[in-house]
Amino acid sequence: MIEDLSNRHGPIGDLFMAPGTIEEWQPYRLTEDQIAFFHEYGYLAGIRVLNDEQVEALRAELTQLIDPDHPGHELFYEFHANESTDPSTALFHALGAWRIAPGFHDLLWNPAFMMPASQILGGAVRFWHDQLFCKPAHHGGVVAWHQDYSYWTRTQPMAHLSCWIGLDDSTRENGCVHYVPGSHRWNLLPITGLANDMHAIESVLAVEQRAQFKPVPIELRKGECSFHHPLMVHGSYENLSDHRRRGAVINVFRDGVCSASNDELLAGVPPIPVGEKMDGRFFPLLLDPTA
Ligand SMILES: O=C(O)CCC(=O)C(=O)O
Repeated sequence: MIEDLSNRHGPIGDLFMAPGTIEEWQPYRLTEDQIAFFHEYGYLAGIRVLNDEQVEALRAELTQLIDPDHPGHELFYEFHANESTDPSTALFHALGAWRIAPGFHDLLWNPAFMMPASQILGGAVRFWHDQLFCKPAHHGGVVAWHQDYSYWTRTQPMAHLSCWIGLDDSTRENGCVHYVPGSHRWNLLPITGLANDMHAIESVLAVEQRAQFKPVPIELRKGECSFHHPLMVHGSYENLSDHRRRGAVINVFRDGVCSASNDELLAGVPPIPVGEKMDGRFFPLLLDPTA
C-alpha cells in the first residue's frame, strides 16, 4: 500500500508553482467578460491550465493508475475499467486519483484552476472529488447527456462547479465534451444513465427543452480546460477516430456547502451528518481569496 495523499492539504511536489504575491496571481484571473459568459451560457471553454510538461507528468501517472494492480488502487472511490455495459465500446471512469498520484493530487492546487474557480463560484473553493474519463481510439464509448448535480443532491445547497481538463487534444472526431448552452437554467433532471444510451435524457425533457437542445462541441487543445455549471446538460459521443481522448475533471463547491445525507458521501469516506458543513480530510479548502 502507498501513502494516502488525502492527508496532505497542499502541493507535495513542484509541478505547479504557488504564487507568492497578489501580482503573481494576476495572470490566472479571468476577465469580467469571461465570467459574464459563464453566467450567461453555463460554461466557459479554452482556458489553459497545464503546460506540456504538466500534461506529460499527468499522462505518465494516468498510464499507471489505469492498471488495477496499481499499489494505490484501493484508494479510488470508484473505478470502472469500462463503465459501458456494451463490451464493444470502452469508457474508463474513476474517482479518487488525488489520493494516489502526486501529480493528480497537486493538480487541485494548480493556481490556473483555483483562481478561475473562485471567480466563477464567487467565494472560497472547496474540493468535492476528481474524475478521470478516458476513451481509447477506435472504440471509445459515449458519456450520455446528463447534469452533474443530479448525481450530487447529497450535498447542498447547489454551489458546485466542474472543470474538465484535456490530457489529449479533444475534437469532435475523438469524442470531445458537448454542452447545451443555457441548460444551466433548466430544472434538475433525473438520472437517466451515464455510459450507455447517449440520448436517454430525451425521455425526461419538456417540449421547450427539446426545442432548446442545441449542443455545441467543446474542442480543446491538451492542457486546456472548460468549466461548467452543475445543471449544464453535457455529454460526449463515441470515439471512432485513431486518437485516444483522455480527460481529468475537478469537481468543487463554494465553501459552506453541507452534507444532505447521513450515508457515506463517497465510498470509504466517513459520513458527515445532514446539515453539517463539508470539510475535513477528504474535502480540503483549496483557495480562500479573502485569506
Ligand atoms: O469526459 C467526458 O466525456 C464527460 C465528462 C463529464 O461528464 C463531466 O466532466 O462532468
